[in-house]
Amino acid sequence: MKWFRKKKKREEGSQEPAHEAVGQALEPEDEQQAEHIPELVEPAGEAVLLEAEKEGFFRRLSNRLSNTRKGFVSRVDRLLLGKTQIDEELLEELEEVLITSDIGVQTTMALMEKLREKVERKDLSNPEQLRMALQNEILAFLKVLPGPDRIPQEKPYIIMVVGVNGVGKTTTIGKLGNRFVREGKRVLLIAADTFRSAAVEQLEIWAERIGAEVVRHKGKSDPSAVVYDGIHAARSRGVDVVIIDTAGRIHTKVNLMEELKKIRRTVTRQHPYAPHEILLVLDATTGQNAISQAQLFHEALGITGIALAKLDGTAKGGIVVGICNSLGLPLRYIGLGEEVNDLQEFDADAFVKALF
Ligand SMILES: Nc1nc2c(ncn2[C@@H]2O[C@H](COP(=O)(O)OP(=O)(O)OP(=O)(O)O)[C@@H](O)[C@H]2O)c(=O)[nH]1
Ligand SMILES: [Mg+2]
Repeated sequence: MKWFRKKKKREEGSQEPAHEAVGQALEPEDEQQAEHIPELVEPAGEAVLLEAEKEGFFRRLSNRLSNTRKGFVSRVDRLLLGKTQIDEELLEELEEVLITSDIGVQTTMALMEKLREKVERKDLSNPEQLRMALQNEILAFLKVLPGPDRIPQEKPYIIMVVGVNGVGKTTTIGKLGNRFVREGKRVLLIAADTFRSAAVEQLEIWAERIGAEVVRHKGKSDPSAVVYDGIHAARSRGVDVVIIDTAGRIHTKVNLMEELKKIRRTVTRQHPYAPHEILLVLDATTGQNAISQAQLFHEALGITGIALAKLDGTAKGGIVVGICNSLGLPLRYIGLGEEVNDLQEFDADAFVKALF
């Protein structure tokens, strides 16, 4: 998120913010986290603060991945415990552990092929080396996609968030919006999940909590009309980032993908290069199902990035490897809980380190 990393502009002279500072809704744990934000702490050097921020980030990641670790790495460790040599039986058992850890059949096969090659070449002579090689191969799979090119060509930067119902779209929008607000950006959320008034209210609560603006319509209007108004408002107010919340299920005769395509067209008509990001939210607890959802959405809409929610409290974190390996789409964010600071940019090195 380098382009958002720039120093937070001092409030003086900037356009009036919609709300006061972010602070009031933070949980105790979040306050602790807030100490790690460079902009909020005066004297120390930036590098030191970034290290401190990273440490908090890593501890949180490691804690929240504990179930996945139990369900996956601990099983690998138990399998290797007391073994002195690598034989076919051991490799087959390892394969089974990987497949049942939601890494997916296809990705497991690819991983095992790499490991078998190494065993045949006698690069690996004991189970400890096999464990190390597995860790390295997983890291290589996670790093296969290049980092996103996210230099915004224009303002506002528009993110359209999509996904089936209940995966965590609105929550992810709240958390993502919060990251931008804390970086000194003016953020506007558009309530384009118009069928349920509860959905609009949920987004408004998030907006209030993080200090973002929100555009909504009264009643069940056409989602594209709300998007049109929202982007219009964003332009006239000089908003930096717009995030569009969409429905996951359609209760009318319109097909979900058709509605989403219409929203996308509405955005593009106002901004030829937007949406700059079409972010698909997937639910980690659904395991392999998430992969097929991604394929469907990508076919219909052209997804530019993935946010994987609910990675905390599930043993199915292995899905991350499958997502990176089989979709060809960058995994941008991971959701590690329901609170405002529980969204992290996906970092393959940190993820593997936290897992192993
Ligand atoms: N543990 C955990 N819960 C999450 C996470 N993200 C979202 N949730 C929870 O998942 C539930 C559904 O989240 P929403 O954000 O409402 O999902 P949605 O996709 O907007 O749902 P619809 O609007 O109904 O389509 C809520 O109870 C959230 O608190 C996460 O990263 N971890
Ligand atoms: Mg929602």
